Amino acid sequence: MSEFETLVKKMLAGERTALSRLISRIEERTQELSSGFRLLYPKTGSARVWGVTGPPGSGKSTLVDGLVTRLRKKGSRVAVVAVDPSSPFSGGAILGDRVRMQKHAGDDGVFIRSLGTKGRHGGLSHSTKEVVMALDAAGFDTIVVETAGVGQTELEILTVAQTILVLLVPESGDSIQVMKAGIMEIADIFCVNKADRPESDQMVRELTQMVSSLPHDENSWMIPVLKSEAVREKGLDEVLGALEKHFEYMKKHGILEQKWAAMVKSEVVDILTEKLRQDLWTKMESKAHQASLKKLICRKIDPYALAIEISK
Ligand SMILES: Nc1nc2c(ncn2[C@@H]2O[C@H](COP(=O)(O)OP(=O)(O)OP(=O)(O)O)[C@@H](O)[C@H]2O)c(=O)[nH]1
Ligand SMILES: [Mg+2]
Repeated sequence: MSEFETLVKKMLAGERTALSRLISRIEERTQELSSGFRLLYPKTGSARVWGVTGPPGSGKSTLVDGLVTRLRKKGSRVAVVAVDPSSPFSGGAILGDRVRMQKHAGDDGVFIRSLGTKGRHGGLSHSTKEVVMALDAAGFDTIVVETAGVGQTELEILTVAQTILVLLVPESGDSIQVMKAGIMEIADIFCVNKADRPESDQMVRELTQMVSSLPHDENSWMIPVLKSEAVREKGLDEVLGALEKHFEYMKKHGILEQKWAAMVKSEVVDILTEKLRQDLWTKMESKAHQASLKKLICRKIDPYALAIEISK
C-alpha cells in the first residue's frame, strides 16, 4: 500500500493529522495520488462548497470567520481553504490563517489550511480541486475556498465552488473593475463589505443596477447585492441566508449535478494535462531527440519543427 493510500484510510477514519499530511502530498503532486483517490472519491459529494473572492484586504477572511462561527453554532463542520496564487509562500494567507487558527484552536469541527504556489506548472486550481475533494470525503459539511483578486488563476480556482460570493469594498472604480474582470459572469452573490464607509450605499445601488440589467427569466437566480460590516459581524446572517438560498435554488434546478459534472470533467483534463506534460518533457530529453534538440538551440530548426518531431 502506498503512503498516500494509508493516509487516505487514516483520514477517512477521522485522523486529523493524516488529513493535513494528505493535503501536503496533494500540493507536492506525489506520484501516488491515483491509488488514494480510488478510496477517496466514492466518499465525496456531500459538502457544500463556497468560493469567496474579492480585492486584497476587502475583508474576505474576516467575513469567512464570522460565517464559520455561525455555522459552528448550527453544528456544521467547516473547512476553510485560503488560496493565494500571488505569493510563493502564501504569506498573506498564512498570516491571516494564524489568527483564525488561534480563534478556533481545539475545535475539531474547523479545519483551516492555506495553499500557495508550491504546486508546479500553475497546477494550483488542480490541487485546490483535489484538496476540496479530500475535505469533502473527510466529512466537512461546508468548505469555503477563499482567494484574493480577479485574475485568470483565481477565476479558474473558483470553478471548484458551487456558489461564488464576491466581496467588494466601497472604493471608486471597483464596480467597473468587476465588469472588466469577468467576475460578473461568475458571481452568485455580491456583498459590499466595510459598510461603515460612507460610499457603500452608492456602491450597492450601482451593483444592483448592474445586476438587474443582466438578461434573466422567471427561472434565473436573482443575484442579491448585500451589505456587511464583517469586522463587527454585521450583515453576516443575511450573507449566510443568501448562501443557503442559492443552495436550495441549485438543488431545485438540477444545477448542483451540472456543476459537479463540470468540476470532475476538468479534474480529468487536469490529470491528463499533468501526465502529458511530464511525458513530453521526458520524451524531449530522451536520447532519440538529442540531436534535434541541439539543432533547435543553435537555430538550425525551429521550435515547431521539434514539436512535430516529438509528437510523432
Ligand atoms: N472598516 C472596516 N474594516 C474591516 C471590515 N471588515 C474587515 N475589515 C478590516 O479590513 C482588513 C482586511 O481584512 P481581511 O479579512 O484580512 O481581508 P482579506 O480580504 O481577507 O485580505 P487578503 O486575504 O489579504 O486579500 C482588516 O484590518 C479587517 O479588520 C469592515 O466591515 N469595516
Ligand atoms: Mg484573507
